[in-house]
Amino acid sequence: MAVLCLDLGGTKLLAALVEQGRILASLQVPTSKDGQPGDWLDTLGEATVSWKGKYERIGAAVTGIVEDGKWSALNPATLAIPAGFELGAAIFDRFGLRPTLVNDAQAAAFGEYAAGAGGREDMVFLTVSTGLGGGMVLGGRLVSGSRGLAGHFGQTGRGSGAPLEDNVTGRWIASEALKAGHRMEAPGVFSAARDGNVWAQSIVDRSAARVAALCVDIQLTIDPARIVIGGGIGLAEGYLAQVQSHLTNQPEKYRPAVFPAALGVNAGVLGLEALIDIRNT
Ligand code: BMX
Repeated sequence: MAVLCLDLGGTKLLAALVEQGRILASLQVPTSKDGQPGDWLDTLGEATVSWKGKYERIGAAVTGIVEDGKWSALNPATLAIPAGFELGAAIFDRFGLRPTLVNDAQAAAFGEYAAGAGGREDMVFLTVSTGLGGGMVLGGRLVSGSRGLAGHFGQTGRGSGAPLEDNVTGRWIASEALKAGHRMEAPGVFSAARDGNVWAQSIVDRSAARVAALCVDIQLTIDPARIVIGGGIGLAEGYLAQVQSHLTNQPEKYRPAVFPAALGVNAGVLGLEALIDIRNT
């Protein structure tokens, strides 16, 4: 029987009915930033009411970190989750099943590894989105670390100031555009860059240069066979090419093999279903 997979991110809320790697049904709504986790779950509960009886397991891939069923943000600017929100209990109340809970980028990493651009090789996945998340699959296993933090590359740099993601992601791109006198979200900046506007090209390029530098650091610390990049910014037209252009001057030894993510928005729910499947067999 299918698994109901929820993906709660800073940009979108997604629900999918997944069975053995196949999506039977799915739906997506934008994350209401001034809402609360209970509201987001209510929205998904109502939207999936006709799926009741079609699944016997449930999981959620979420932005931020989950410990003992409690959900918190690492960076509240990405999504302001009230610290220690009882996510496991809240899902049980609405759906009647105890959920498997995983970080969203870690779940997506496993999805891309198993069925996407990871090619079942040692790989690191990065999502450049509202936040900059990540996950790694080494020797066929998702590495989540002792506290579930492994792969949080967007949080690096905290020791010396702001986390890296604050100078890379969609939020940063929109705030830089505003500084340049243009009130618009990241897609508007990408379109202005494609139309040849130098101010927009410079913003996109600075973000891509930081992601390229991160990829080199990842190559030197983990040495994966592939780095797969996804997310709304990561997959925006021209972005990956810009990242690649910043890698060409690196010695070949350090130069990562960078691939675009293949599963798009479904990476998280597909990875989650595969993880739940493994845990139950
Ligand atoms: C942040 C962090 C990660 C998450 C990543 C991508 C929070 C709320 N989230 O680094 O856990 O994986 O953003 O999240 O601290 P997204 O919402 O942009 O997909």
